[in-house]
Amino acid sequence: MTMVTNRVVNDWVKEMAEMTKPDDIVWLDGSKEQLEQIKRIALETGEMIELNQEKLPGCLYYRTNPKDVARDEKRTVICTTKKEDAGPTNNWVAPDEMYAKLRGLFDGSMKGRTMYAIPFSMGVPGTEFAKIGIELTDSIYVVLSMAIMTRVGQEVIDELNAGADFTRCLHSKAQINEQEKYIAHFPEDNTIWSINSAYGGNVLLGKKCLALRIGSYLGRQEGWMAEHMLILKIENEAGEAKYVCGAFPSACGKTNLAMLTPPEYFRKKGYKVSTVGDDISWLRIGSDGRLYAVNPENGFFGVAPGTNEKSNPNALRTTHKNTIFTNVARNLDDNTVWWEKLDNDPPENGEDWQGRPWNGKTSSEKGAHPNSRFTAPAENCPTIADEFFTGEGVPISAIIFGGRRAKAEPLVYEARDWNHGVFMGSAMASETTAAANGKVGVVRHDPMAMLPFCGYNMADYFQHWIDMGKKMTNPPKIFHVNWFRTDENDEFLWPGFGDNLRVLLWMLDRCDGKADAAETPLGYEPKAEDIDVTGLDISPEKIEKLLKVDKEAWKEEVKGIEEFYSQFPWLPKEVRDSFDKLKSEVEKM
Ligand code: OXD
Ligand code: MN
Repeated sequence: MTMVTNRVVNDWVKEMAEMTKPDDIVWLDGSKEQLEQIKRIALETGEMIELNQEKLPGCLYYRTNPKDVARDEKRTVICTTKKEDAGPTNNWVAPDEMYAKLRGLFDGSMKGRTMYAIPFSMGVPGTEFAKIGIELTDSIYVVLSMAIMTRVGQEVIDELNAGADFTRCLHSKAQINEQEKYIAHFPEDNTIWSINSAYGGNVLLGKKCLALRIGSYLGRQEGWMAEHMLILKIENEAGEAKYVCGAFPSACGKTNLAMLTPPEYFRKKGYKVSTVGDDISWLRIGSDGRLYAVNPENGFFGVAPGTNEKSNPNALRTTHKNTIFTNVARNLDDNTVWWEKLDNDPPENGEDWQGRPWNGKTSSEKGAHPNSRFTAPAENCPTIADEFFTGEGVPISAIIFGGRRAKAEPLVYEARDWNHGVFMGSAMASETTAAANGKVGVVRHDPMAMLPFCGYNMADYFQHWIDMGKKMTNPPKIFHVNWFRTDENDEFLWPGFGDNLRVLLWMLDRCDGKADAAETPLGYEPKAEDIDVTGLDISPEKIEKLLKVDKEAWKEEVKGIEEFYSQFPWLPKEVRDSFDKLKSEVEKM
């Protein structure tokens, strides 16, 4: 491995090591041999467990502390000099104060441990979109996970040696003391410090921390966008490809949508769906005035429970080799893994996510934590698109916003134009899930699914969306979807999963000017007959229910949006105007 010769890098690593005091420092070169050696150490210490190597080659098992199982939004802070730059939706601490506090906590936190230095790239190194970082960590779980989730090694060192700037990422699991847990971002210094956690979303610093929080901050400065969006490629029967991005809050089926299997009727006709990304998009405007997206990650950090042959066979296949499973249940008979809704055959002789003996056939307790995860290489995915590997942007035809909403939100509607679409994103709300600590199932506003991930003032973020729209001559159309609407018996009205393609195809037809639509106070909706339900047993009445805009429910929505907006001292005029229009249209209904 070539040594790191960049003085700035070496000085920074030295300074961090002087503070954290590890026994030694190991630089990652990205080679299989080195990763294998490091993995052996984790197996010897019992930090990780090797799973059945015949059934699950290269797969490992890991458990976090039971109090450290999700992203911790209360402990996540944005440290900007001015409080208003972090905005009302972020926790803010002044940088000096936070650095002082964290220096105390990091002091000697790696004593008796090895510090691993991970040079990584978000995006394919050398492409226009890519950004590089270095994560220093005392956790082998982080090392092995970063080697899956990002592009690690020599190419990045070469770029650093050529003088490239980088995000300074420091992580120590310290004592996993939840009272002293912090995930701190210093956007003005391109720096992230995370301590006292070992849960992926808090410690794989390339993901939420760099690719979204720091990324969104850099994007605003440099004229691009970092979004919490999947990227899907859809090919029609003539083989023409179109690409869509979709923003959904955590654990609302983004990975399932990203790996969608078309219903048989469409498969037979020749439709094909491939995966470019499942969680994060970086978007730039191309010279043709269109918006282009890449997935900056190299793997999937997906929610395991609920993943099965029916909901997401592609994700299941993706996890059959070289995958790390975290906080799922274990089958001790054959040393494999299990989670709720994987199949109807839970292990009798099992261990739950906390390592306690667990009989899945008789126990009323869950075997896997609801936010248990798989960390799997994207290259394993049977539907991975070729474009994923090139790291060149794909042109986006449509942006989809969505959430988990039992009532109010119709199956689908289309924004009247870009600015109206920005309003729709800003007004998004969803029921909370297990992906973050806190109560599950309460409706909360989550603009563009970025509430926990926007690295600066959300009003400025809306303005950035408006400004980006002004620079595009051919912007994507914007849609809102809800796969989760229920009837009076709380049964889902829409089958979801692969059948969501039917809704996507209406959108693409709209992009081509081929499909009709009806005006509603929310935007353009399909007529019931415009959604192709061939081969699906669903009545036209159900579709009507799915599309219904209910006046009383929307009066409540309007109130909720107004209340959410009230925390912002100002909002872009375009966003306000769209809100005022919605309010008056709902009144007129
Ligand atoms: C995730 C999340 O892990 O959004 O992707 O929490
Ligand atoms: Mn996510």
